[in-house]
Amino acid sequence: MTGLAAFPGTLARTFVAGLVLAVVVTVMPVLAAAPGNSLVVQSPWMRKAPGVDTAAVYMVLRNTGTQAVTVTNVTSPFANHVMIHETTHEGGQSRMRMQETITIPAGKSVAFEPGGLHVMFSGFTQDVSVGQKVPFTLVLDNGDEVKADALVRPLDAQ
Ligand SMILES: [Cu+2]
Repeated sequence: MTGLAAFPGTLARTFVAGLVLAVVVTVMPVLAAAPGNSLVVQSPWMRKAPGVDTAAVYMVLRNTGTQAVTVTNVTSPFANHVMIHETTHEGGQSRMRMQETITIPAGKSVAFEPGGLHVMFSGFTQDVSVGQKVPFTLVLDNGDEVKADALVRPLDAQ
């Protein structure tokens, strides 16, 4: 008799467990669609000279959302050091300055292009060749990560 009495309890526990699982599965896609996904990385590419241990990545960061997005860090499995730089021209001299963060206002784009903003890779962990795609990750101030692949283009690409 005890076995029979226990049966409804087991059934109830199974039902509750199933319900909890259903709620978790329903909530997860909502979390994945966090505001950070409003950042779109457009045509990222890289120029790299053979044997040189640095390379610059160019792209356009487009914020399709209604809130400003701030990039606080960039990482890549291909390089030990990845930094946001801005090339400035002062008195005929070209200098690179490190940018801690880059903020893209709501509905706006920020261009990373030769002679201006770029993502600097240094300390390459492996060789790259023209036509290859180099993965990197933009880390946002809200903790979200946006992944992209930079196409390696010939040295004379503009
Ligand atoms: Cu640089």
